[in-house]
Amino acid sequence: MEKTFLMIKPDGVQRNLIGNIVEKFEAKGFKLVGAKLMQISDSLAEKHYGEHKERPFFGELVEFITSGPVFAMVWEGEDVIKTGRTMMGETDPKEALPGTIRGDFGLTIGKNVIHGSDSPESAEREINLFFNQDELVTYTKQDSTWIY
Ligand code: DAT
Ligand code: MG
Repeated sequence: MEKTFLMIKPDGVQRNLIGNIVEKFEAKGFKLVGAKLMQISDSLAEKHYGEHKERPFFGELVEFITSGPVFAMVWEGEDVIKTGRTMMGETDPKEALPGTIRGDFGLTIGKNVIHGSDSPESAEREINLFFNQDELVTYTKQDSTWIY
């Protein structure tokens, strides 16, 4: 089953949104297979956002993502990568529709509450960057027969 990497950014943690966001993914039917509160190092931040290295906002992005704890998660389920991105909403919270996480909780692009992998390749890369294999749990959820 497909997995994605989702991360509640320092603004989301400080604004007490962990529970609310986890609840949305649970209620949707996805399965949490790994999670941890962590402080990101500069080097991990630079690797994670490597594709944006040449962008003018790269410095601010690294500074922001390392400015406080983040809540890193791996979620599993059918089409979780694409559906997770839909649930997050557009990158710029001004464009994100109401009902999406960024649409409901964000105002500015620099503090947009949540990160989510955008493709199977980035999901694999990001999961391996943030989690060791032994931090991911394989289990069956009792509600799965009512979802699939
Ligand atoms: P996403 O997080 O939706 O995958 P992205 O990969 O294009 O978006 O950019 C990564 C993060 O960088 C994004 O969540 C917020 C920040 N960012 C993107 N574009 C920006 C901009 N024009 N100015 C400031 N920050 C920006
Ligand atoms: Mg991205």
